[in-house]
Amino acid sequence: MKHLVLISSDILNVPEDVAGALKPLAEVTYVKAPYDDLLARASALLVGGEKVDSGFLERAPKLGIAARFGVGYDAVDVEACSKRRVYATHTPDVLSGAVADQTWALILGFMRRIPEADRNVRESWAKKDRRMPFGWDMEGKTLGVLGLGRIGSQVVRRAQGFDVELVYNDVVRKPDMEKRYGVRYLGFDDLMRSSDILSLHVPLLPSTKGIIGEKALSMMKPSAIVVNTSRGPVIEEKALYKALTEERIRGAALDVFEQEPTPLDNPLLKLDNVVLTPHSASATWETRRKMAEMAVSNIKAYLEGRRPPNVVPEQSGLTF
Ligand code: 8YV
Repeated sequence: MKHLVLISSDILNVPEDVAGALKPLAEVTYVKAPYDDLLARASALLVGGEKVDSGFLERAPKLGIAARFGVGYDAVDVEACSKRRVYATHTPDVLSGAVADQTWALILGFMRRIPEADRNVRESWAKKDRRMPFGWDMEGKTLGVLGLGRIGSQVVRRAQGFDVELVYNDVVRKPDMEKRYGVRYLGFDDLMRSSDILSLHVPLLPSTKGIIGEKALSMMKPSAIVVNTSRGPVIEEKALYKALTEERIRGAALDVFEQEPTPLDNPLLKLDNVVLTPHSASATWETRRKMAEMAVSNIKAYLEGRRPPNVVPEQSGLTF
């Protein structure tokens, strides 16, 4: 019987011509949750935002690969996958540039108050209610990067044209990056104390969950902003809201949230000193296509009996 490949349709943009590469090997179906009846027959799944945990895997006895459409795989229980001899793959590198671009869009969007300026032109400039929203220069500011990996390093690469001081913290030091981009290593607390702009580029792990909470926020400058294009739960939203409303920090620019989609009654949505985007940092036509191609190539390799090229690091020694 032909393999069945499921493509979760909460993934925005897996073009049919890209998925078509699987057609000679399998029946390919776009699915919307709940899709348990099909899951029971599926050999491969192109995973969007859904949680792939042991309960999910139990409902998928034939599954051999869970191919994440994205670099982050915190929603995939890799240990449970390995136990069931299911490959977990992801799409590293191809989205780093797009995410770094959006990080800069958020930084500049906040610093130059683009959302408010846009609203002013549409709603009140012509009525002489100009209320010109003044912003802040980048020149002389310190950009602090938490996590100097694939995406963090692209952010500091893009910073070379701005007159900013670059500092970072990571679990491992990156002497090559320090040399290449003039970025200085600091301990975590010092990174909090020195950053005018703190940009987060860590994966969501038990050690990073809530790392930007009350304590970290209390160390930051009153003029600082925090930018998050990594994972929502890295920031404790309640503590962030408190710091913002008490003016202990200047602002935030967020692409990711503790809960997604973030509810309309999230109090952060009411604040003017917050710029928001809907987890869209990788959402460009070019990048989403590259992500789709990479995820599809992982599934194709599996169906052809090869080891998928982008297996997550925790499965690096394993072949199923
Ligand atoms: C995607 C992401 O928006 O790469 C990731 O880990 O979070 C984003 O690029 C997401 O994976 C789409 O499902």
